[in-house]
Order: sequence, then C-alpha cells, then structure tokens
Amino acid sequence: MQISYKQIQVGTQVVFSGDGLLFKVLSTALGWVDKDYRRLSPRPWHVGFVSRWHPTLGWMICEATGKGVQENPLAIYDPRYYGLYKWFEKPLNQDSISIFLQQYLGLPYDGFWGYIWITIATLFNKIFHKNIGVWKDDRLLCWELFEEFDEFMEKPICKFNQTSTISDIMKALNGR
Ligand SMILES: [Ca+2]
Repeated sequence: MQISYKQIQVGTQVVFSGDGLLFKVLSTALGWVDKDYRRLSPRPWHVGFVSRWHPTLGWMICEATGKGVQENPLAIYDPRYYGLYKWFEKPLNQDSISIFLQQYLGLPYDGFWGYIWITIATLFNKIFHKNIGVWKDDRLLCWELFEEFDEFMEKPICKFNQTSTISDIMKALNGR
C-alpha cells in the first residue's frame, strides 16, 4: 500500500522510477517480455528500504547502488521520483535492522551477472512459466538486497526460492 512521507517508519519500502539511457533500454526490453511491467506507469526501477532515523540527516534508506550496499539520506532524492510503500504491519525492531545492516553494508554491487540472471529468470518466468530459483551470492542488485531484507524480517516479498521481477515486487506492495 502506498503511503505518504508523514507515514514513514523504519522498514518502509521505497520504489524509484527509472532514469537515463540504460534504464530506457532495459525497461523497454523488460516490457517486451513482462506485460505486467509494461502496464506500470511510471515504470519503477530502483528499490530500497528505510533503515533508520538519523538525528541530523533525517530518514535514511539502505540501497544497493553501483557503489555497493550503502545507506543514504532519503532527502537527497527528489520526491517526484519515488513512492513509499507500507509492507510491514508494525515498525520494525531497530536492533534487527542493525544486525541486517552489519551483514550487508559494504557488499559489492552485482552488475553484469546479476542482470543476466534476472533476465534469464524473467524469460523463464514470464514466457515458459517456470521458476529457475535464486542465485544467491554476496554481490547484490537493488532488487536482491530488497528481497533479502524482507525475507530477513520474516515477510518475504516473493515466493521462497524464486527470483522475482520488479513487477512481482510491485504486485506484492500494492496488495495484488
Ligand atoms: Ca547477486
């Protein structure tokens, strides 16, 4: 369920719409095989979650970017380009989030092979309706980090051992 800025809690899920040339190319390609994705507007791309309240920087989000897994102030992003979603019923326990962050902060980004895997999984999923499972390693795409966080907090966003696409994530967040 989408929520307003005032309703943010730790654990709130943040979905960014895409931008730039790489996004346009990849999202167009994804739209060819995934009709659910094709229907989404704006087209979501990057995901993260609210990890804590910082006394001077405000709400912090944890996300996997090209620089790896890191925390950034939500305030650095333009609110026109992200949506906030409630996924957990109650605010999460800050200690559990800290344990998760200790394990994940600083892990490298999963560039090429991460995308290749997602692409293969999406093709199998959307065209052949087959689940080829999850490829877990210590390199993370933003979607992988997001899924691992929700699983760690015992409310997985997708089916166990399934590589989900961004449209699967949006379906779950919108309660469909
Ligand atoms: Ca990975």
